[in-house]
Amino acid sequence: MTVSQLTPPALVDHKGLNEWISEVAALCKPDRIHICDGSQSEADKLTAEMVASGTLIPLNAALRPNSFLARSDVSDVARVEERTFICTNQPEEAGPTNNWMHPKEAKETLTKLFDGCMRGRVMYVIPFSMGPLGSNISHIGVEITDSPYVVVSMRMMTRMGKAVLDLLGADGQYVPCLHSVGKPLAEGEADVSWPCNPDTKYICHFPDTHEIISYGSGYGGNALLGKKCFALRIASAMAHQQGWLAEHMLILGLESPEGEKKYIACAFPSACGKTNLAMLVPPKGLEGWKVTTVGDDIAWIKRGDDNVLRAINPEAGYFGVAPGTSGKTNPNAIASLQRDCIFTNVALTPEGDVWWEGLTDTLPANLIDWQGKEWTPDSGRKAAHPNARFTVSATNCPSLDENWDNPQGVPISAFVFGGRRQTTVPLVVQSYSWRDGVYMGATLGSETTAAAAGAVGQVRRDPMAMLPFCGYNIGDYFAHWLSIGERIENSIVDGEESTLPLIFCVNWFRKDEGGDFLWPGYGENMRVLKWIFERTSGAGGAESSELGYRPRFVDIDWNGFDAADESRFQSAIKIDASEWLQELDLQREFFAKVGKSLPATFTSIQARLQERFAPKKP
Ligand code: OXD
Ligand code: MN
Repeated sequence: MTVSQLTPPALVDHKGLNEWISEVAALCKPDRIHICDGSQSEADKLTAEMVASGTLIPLNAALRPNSFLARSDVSDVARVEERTFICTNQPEEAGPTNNWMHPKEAKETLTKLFDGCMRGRVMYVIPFSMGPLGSNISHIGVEITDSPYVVVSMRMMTRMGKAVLDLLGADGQYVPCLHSVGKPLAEGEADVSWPCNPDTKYICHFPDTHEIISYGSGYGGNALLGKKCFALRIASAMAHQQGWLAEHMLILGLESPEGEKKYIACAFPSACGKTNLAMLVPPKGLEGWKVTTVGDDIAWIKRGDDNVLRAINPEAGYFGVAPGTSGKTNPNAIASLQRDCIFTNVALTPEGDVWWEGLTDTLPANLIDWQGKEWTPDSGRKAAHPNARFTVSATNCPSLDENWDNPQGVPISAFVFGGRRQTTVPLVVQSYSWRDGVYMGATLGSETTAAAAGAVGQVRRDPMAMLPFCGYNIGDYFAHWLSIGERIENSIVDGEESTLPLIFCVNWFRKDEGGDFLWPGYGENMRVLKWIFERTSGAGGAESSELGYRPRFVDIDWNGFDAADESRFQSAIKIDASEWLQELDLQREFFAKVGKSLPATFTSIQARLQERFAPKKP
């Protein structure tokens, strides 16, 4: 189809969507338009085209059926936080933790960049639902993109295609998400295997109008716009406006041997093992317990008429970090990856299979690394990029929860916040109240790892693990969390039991003086989850501390634990006043940055903590 033929009378039944498609086509000037129906035949055709163009390398079908490897451009391997903007009329609306741009300036800049940016390419229109189709917790988006890699990835990561268009009908609401790799092709110019714009990238969000525009990157979080851009940045702003929560949280189901089931939602910053926790396999001694996976990254949570907070996973797949994933750290993830996957920036074995650091104890003798170069164990570099990813549908996961696609969502009994802290933060503590718990989440910190830029072990505040994802002023976000609790508490009539989830803080990463982890982590985290489960049932022993309730040695189930060691547990659970006085200083530094939108409640909680750790002399 030529450009002049690009104003079809009606590509879809939705007038507003038709107009938007026509406007975008007139601006971007693609060779043709394709409305995605989400069918298997459509995915197969696009996959075959990407194999022909070199974007996808088929893996050995005997070892990993229907699976592919993509190698991105070296300039396009991660989310680009410094090129991510929240576009609001006033900078205060974006707040101190976001890059701000005025919407007018952003639109002018982007309109110039998008003019003709899809020349020589197909413009794909992807209707998608974030969350189960038709759920009142879900929301619909439409992504326009010139990347077939985005189309097949969105098919795994969201509910996508014709059924969503049908649901949208003639006038349904949707979030427009516009994406281009930013590499138009001149007449006859051959394409590269990973088109992107190495020099110019913009990931722009418009929380007032609920729009997303992304230019120049083909990488996951910058290009699969349903994920971080919609489900967190725009959705958090929608949630603020509409009274719900859009959070960077996994959701898991916990079922006791007696068949009692609870759901908990847990927020952790990157590199803290979210996917591993969401797919945990209970350890020796706790085999009667079951952990099931609703989601591994994002939770949308709304209050039902019964005052219960119900959550859905808006996604339908996993876009997980491959390095470190193994049969030991996450057997359910490994089982999920046996077929029908796309791997990005992992290494290729001579047999045509994939490999990454941590997958096996012994290093393969020869590989092709993530950049397509020969690799041996003494190459002196990593074979897979540290941010190499797998993309796979949720339905591949053996631990998938039976309610993962339930339009009602699942009732949340507890929120858990956790970071990576070598010192200071105890293994687990339960907040005394909703407000104290919100404070715990808001002051969450995590240490930078050797893989990240900056000094190792430096604590970065990452409130509710939302630092790069909160689409509005972080102080207003804290107030919003407080108000969710107040609204529920105030709606509870005398004599009714509170439906507010309990709030916990965990730290799997505390070390002893010799630098060894005090807690084994992985499957053993089930022991802490079991205590959390018991606390939400009003059972489970605990003692009071300066920070909240914490388990004593006898309150944890050690059945099957090799060499349960009380003194190591005491070190893991310890709350040290001098460490906490330093921690409170760091929290105050962060609060000063938040400025005048910081809720006053936080200042009084701070003062109370300060008093507990350094009581004033009478
Ligand atoms: C992710 C992230 O990709 O948090 O989930 O960076
Ligand atoms: Mn994430």
